[in-house]
Parts: sequence; structure tokens; C-alpha cells
Amino acid sequence: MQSWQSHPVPRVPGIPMPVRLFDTATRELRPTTPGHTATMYVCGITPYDATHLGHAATYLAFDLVHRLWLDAGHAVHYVQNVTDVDDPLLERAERDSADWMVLAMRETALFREDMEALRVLPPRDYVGAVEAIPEITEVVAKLLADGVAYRADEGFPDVYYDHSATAWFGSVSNEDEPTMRALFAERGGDPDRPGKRHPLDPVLWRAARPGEPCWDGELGSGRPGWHVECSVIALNRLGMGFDVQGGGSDLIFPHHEFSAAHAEALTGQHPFARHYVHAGMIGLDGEKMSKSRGNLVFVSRLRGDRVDPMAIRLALLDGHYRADRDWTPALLEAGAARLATWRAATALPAGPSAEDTVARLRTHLADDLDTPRALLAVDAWAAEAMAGRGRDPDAPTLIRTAVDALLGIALAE
Ligand code: 5CA
Ligand code: ZN
Repeated sequence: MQSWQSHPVPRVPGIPMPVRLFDTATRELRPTTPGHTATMYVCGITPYDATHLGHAATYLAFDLVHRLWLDAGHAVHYVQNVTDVDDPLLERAERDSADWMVLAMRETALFREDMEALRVLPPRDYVGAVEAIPEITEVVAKLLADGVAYRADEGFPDVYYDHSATAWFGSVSNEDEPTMRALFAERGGDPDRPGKRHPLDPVLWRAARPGEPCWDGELGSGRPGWHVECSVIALNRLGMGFDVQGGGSDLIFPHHEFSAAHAEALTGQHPFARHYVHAGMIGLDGEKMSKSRGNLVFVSRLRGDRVDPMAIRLALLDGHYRADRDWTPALLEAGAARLATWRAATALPAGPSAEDTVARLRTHLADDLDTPRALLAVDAWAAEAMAGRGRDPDAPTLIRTAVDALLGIALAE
């Protein structure tokens, strides 16, 4: 699929820092250890509605990882999917008497625009589930041949994955079985489907149902399951043991557990990813922002109201990426005020020396993306500059460059 346009990322003088991130699987804050090319897979949208601020916050967090790796001199191979065929998309299309494919194309196009406006660096590979069907078919056929997948023996001949196929199952989420069962039922699983060997087994290939889109091939007419989609798209582009698998915390179980399990069963290797990194949930009035709840604030709506995307970016970065937090109008006002101050301060002919501020910015971001402290470091410099302290004529440009490259905020208007 077509990705979106990149904004150039300037080089920042000074010494970059290796980034440490909290890994859900080992529950440790550990440095990422990429080779020359850092590799990251972040779960993309299911395009049945516009990008809301929860999605935006999640993609911003991983954009910072991307930027910190670039700063450290790595090339970055970033892959993202689009779940452009799945139950929620088909249900929404049905509800609205819309064509599911047109709906997916429209919402994906809007997502690209939103990402570009927010200055999120694009993935190198942006891959739809539909275009990956030949790859997915091949993998599911191999899992069947290896005996770790089976056909349901009641009802439609859907293909299921045997969750107990590897000893590593459970190592991403660390959840116990009752919790897994509850989350599986809540998040798209079908524990009570007759004909499965175990309630936790997830679907790999859903046989064609009347009125549903389907593709023919060696598995018989049908469409792919959700977890295997991400498993295959990541594996075929990044290989096993890539640096970061990312997404919101609502994906830890079952999605990331099974994406990893499928790839590990297929290859006999562990781990699928070296870090599993999860962003907290953005809510509105104490409830998770979600398409199914309908309590959404859309990025495109704010843009339509002429809100500066840089103010949205600053508002979302004001909270720590791992914290569940609420979106409020006050947050946006604070983001806009901060943006105005930073712009005014960096438009001055001189300011206090900025090397220390840039070093602090790097240190805080490298410390599990501590954006609240990173923003405070820039605030402190801006306050001094606005008070007329400091005579360094290079400082405003240095701050502007660092804020652009590391935080993705454009200060030049
Ligand atoms: N297509 C799948 C992933 S393969 C999916 O979860 N799509 S989504 O459109 O529902 O979500 C896209 C991304 O936004 C996921 O990483 C999800 O974890 C994240 N996300 C969804 N809701 C929120 C929220 N309220 N706050 C933060 N992140 C969220
Ligand atoms: Zn995914």
C-alpha cells in the first residue's frame, strides 16, 4: 500500500543516547539493541472510522522511538499493517449499507493525511491484510502441515491454531489462563465456538460465509484471521527477533501473544520480537476512547476546526506514553500555549546556550520516552529566552532543530 510523505529529519549536534524501553514480556526497562538497521512493527488501524486521539497517541509514541534511533545513526525499517478486512470493518459497512472496500480505502486515506499532518514518520512498508493474503495463505498451510493448526470439526471448515503448540505461549502477556480466557472473549475471540479443540485457540483462516468477502486458494475459499495477519506481515519483512513490536495496551492479549506464537511455531525460534512495547489507553471522561463506545475525538475533526496539528502533538506528548490518560480540552489549550511560547522563544535573535537543554531532551526521551520531562526541559529554556537571558545567537536554531528532529514538532511557521 502507499505510505505517506515524510518530513525531512534534521541532524542534531551533540551526543545521541541509546534508548531504553519498557518491555511488556520481561517487565523490564531495557535498552533496545538494534544493529545497523533498527526494525519495528507497529499494529496499524482497522479502517472503519477516522483516526481518533487514542490512535494518534499510540503512533506518536512509536514515532519517537523511530526518531531516537535515527538520531543514534541507525537506519530504521518500520513496518505497519492495515487490517483492511476483518469483522468490525464488515459490521460497520453492513450497518451503514456501505461497500467495505470503499469504507476501508476512505478511512485509510484519511489516516494517512492525519499522520502526515501530525508529522509522524511513515513506515517503509505499509501493508494491507488483503494484499498480504497470498503470504498468509502460505503460512497457514504450513502450520496445518506441521500439525499445529487444524480444521474445526463442526460447522464451517475454519482453520484454528493450537494455542499449546509452543512452550513459549504466554510469554508476551504473562497472563494466567482465566484472564486469557476473559480477554480472548472480550477482544474478538470465539471461545464458545463448537468444533474447536480448546476455547483459547484463535482462528487462522475463516472459511467463506454467505455475503462475506473471500479469497480462493489452497486453504479453500475464506479470509485470514487477525493475529496471523500481523505475524506474517512482520515476519516476512523483518524476520524473527526484530527490535520492537508495538501497539496499544489493548493488543497485549490476545493479539500480540498470538502474533508471536504463530511465528514462533512456524520457525521454531524465540522470540518473535526483542521488545514488546505498549502505549496506554487514551480516554474521554474516564472511558477508553473506542470506536465501539463512540466517545471519539477525531484528529481530522480538530484539523477541520483549524487546530494546529503541532498543538495536538504537544498535547498528547504531555502525558507519558504508558499511562492511561484522559483527553481534555484543557490539554489542547496547554499544548497550543506551549507551542506559541516555543515559537516565540526560538524566533528571538539569541537565547541562553542550548547544549545542556538538548542533552536533557535526549536523556529524558531515551529514558522510556519520558516526554513530560523532555517538554519541561524545553519549557525551561524558552522561559529563560523569553526573559531576555542569554546571548547565544545559535541557541534558538539549535532548539528548533532538536525539537524538530527528536519531538517531531515544527516550530518554524
Ligand atoms: N488493526 C488492529 C491492530 S492490527 C487495531 O487494533 N486497530 S485499531 O484501529 O483498533 O487500533 C489501532 C491502534 O491504536 C492499535 O495499536 C491500538 O492499540 C491503538 N488504540 C486503539 N484505541 C486506543 C486508545 N483509546 N488509546 C490509545 N491507543 C489506542
Ligand atoms: Zn496487529
